[in-house]
Amino acid sequence: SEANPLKRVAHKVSETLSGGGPEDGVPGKPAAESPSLAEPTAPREPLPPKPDQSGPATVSPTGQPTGADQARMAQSGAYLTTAQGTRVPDTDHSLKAGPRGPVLLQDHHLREKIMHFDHERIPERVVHARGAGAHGVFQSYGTAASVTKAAFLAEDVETPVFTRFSTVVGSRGSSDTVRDTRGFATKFYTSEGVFDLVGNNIPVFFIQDAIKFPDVVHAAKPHPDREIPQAQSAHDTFWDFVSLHTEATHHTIFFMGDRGIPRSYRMMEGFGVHTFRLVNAAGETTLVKFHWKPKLGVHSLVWDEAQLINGVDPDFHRRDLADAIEAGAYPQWELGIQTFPDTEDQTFEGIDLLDPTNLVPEELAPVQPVGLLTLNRNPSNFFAETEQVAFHVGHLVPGIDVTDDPLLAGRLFSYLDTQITRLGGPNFPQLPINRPHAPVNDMQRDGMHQTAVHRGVAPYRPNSLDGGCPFTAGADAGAFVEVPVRVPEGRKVREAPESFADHFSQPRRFWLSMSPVEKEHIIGAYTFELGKCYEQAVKERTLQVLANIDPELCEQVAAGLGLPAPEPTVPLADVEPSPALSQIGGTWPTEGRMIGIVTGGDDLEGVAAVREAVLNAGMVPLVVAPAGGTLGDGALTVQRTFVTARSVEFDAVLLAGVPGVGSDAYTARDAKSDPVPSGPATTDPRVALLLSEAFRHGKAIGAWAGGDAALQAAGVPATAPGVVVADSGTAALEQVTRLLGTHRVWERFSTQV
Ligand code: HDE
Repeated sequence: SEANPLKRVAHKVSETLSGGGPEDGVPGKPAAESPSLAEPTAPREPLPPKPDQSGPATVSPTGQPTGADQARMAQSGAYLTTAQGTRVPDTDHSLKAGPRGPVLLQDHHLREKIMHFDHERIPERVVHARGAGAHGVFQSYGTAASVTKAAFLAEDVETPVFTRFSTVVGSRGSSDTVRDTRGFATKFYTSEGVFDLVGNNIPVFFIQDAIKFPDVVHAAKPHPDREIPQAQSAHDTFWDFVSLHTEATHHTIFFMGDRGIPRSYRMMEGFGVHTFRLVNAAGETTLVKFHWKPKLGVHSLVWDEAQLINGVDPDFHRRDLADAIEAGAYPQWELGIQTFPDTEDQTFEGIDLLDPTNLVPEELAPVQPVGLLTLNRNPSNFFAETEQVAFHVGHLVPGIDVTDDPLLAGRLFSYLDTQITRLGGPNFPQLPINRPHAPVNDMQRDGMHQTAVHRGVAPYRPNSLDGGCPFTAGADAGAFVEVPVRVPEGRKVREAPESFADHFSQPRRFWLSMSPVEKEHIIGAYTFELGKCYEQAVKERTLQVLANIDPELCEQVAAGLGLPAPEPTVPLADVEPSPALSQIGGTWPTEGRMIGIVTGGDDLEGVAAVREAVLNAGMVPLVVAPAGGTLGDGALTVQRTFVTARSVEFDAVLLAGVPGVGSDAYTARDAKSDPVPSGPATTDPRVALLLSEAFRHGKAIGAWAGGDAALQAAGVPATAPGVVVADSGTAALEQVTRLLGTHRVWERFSTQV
């Protein structure tokens, strides 16, 4: 019987069952001598991280260094292998019966390679499908320590993070600069487990109750018959929905405003939107709203520019983020909180804090900074990190809890559920990007894509076989204990509270807080979007919504549509503007801004000096010339040619002379192949277009060395606001940099309101 291994296993199991456990180290002791079969009561240290909590080891079949940076290579090791580790002699030819014969079914390498390829894609996110992410650190100031016991918000704690920015409506392959809300989701890998702050760049939401989320998304997505339009809200179903659900008015006016087309992810605010509940060590609670404030200020594109970028560079935002990080211009945001007393009615200054279509003006509750986020590392692999990251509003740590916001309740269900489809099962927390950095000791087992090799036999508790572990912790040992808040009494109903019924006073506050030029943009956006609708009833209903915000807004949009402006159907709210909602009027750092330097004359030394000065100012110079290669005997590298450059890439343009067709300061292939006009050099039409676009988009333009002649040719008046004609490149740059501090030359936009 000793030879039968099954019997040995059976014997061992019965020994353990009848005697002490691994705790006393004497397996097989008779039961009488070891009375305690119950769960051991003394907690022990948490188990160390499982082996699967670190990245996969790099396995090299030979163990020989290849001389390359292994971490940056697609494969490691000297030889190509199959997924099973067998070396492969040829991966370029299928196994055939002779070079011209049929491919053989027995080619297992072909079969494995194509099988894997066939399944390389996973379903895209149903919303927020298109995004870009980065790793970073969060440094806490400790200023929140009085209101929350969250360890990562204690003084001077550094926490690794991953942030993903996204558009909402478009598919994975759509463009970055469409008019849309942007997602701003951050995963904090804290010592107490993962905390996710899954926010947007707009502080309010479309709807008040999660049950309407499928409806609003169906309305915003392309029409189901022809799947048109992609990544746009400018179509009938969207405006049909938001005009029928007037709670959407506040969110809609926000993204009809400039925040719908951000200049860069680095220049967006972020908002947790819902009201959360913080708990401190004494068990006291405070209601809060989370805010991210970008160090570079909040800046946007203009609509014409955004549309051009969609064609010229659909990856504009993800490129901008990755380039900035690669260049060491790490984007930063301060995390801030607005705090409100946790009163029974959960309102502040008459604003219902549970209504996610409401914001609390910063003038009434200032945003108090609690820490600094720095994004400092690009992902190594988009799929593994940015695509597979799984955020969830229910990933909470002790000290941060939820409220009864009905929108938040639905999200608490949705974010786990969606990963089952998207990431193929319940083990997505084991994917490297989702793994907590705190030790994990759960009793979850098995399932699709299980990568852990669990030890022990008792994934349940209490148990007496695996030392009784895991023990449960109390609040004093860092457990997440729900705040025992009083649940309001009531009957089961499908109703919203009365206080959710005011849909117009906050949108009106937003409108009244805008500067004239921002108002002009909002009018333009509504006029464009409704102009793309076919249904008269949809346009008319939306005009009624606008009339209830502000008659002037309504009249201007109605005029653009050629329709009569209706009278308001509600009394216009008497609200104070909130200057903090306007993006215009301040000055901000110019670090990381893109400066196009268009070469045109003989002053290559001047160009070199300006390039240097741009770099010294922490901005990015891009030298534009008729053809690629170098200028000035190799002294200056050309980054963009007249073929590849478009104005939309630059925040400001500097012009060194007249970039004329036939100018002989450089070897211009284009110019050579075209007949050289006689007489004075004429401005290259592509440069003229670049200048006129930059002018139209309110960008600062500087010229020297006779560049003003090219401005004239492009129809850019040298005396217009924000157009600088100087004696030297560096003098022009100095003035242009100052103008760039205000982001755009706002005086250039004509305003009627
Ligand atoms: Fe989301 N949302 N959402 N959302 N959301 C998703 O989760 C959902 C809402 C937000 O970069 C999905 O993993 C419901 C508000 C961001 O991976 C899904 C409701 C806010 C991201 C989902 C909302 C957001 C998502 C799709 C109404 C701002 C991208 C894929 C109750 C505060 C995160 C996924 C990333 C993604 C559901 C409303 C932000 C389906 C049901 C409000 C930034 O679970």
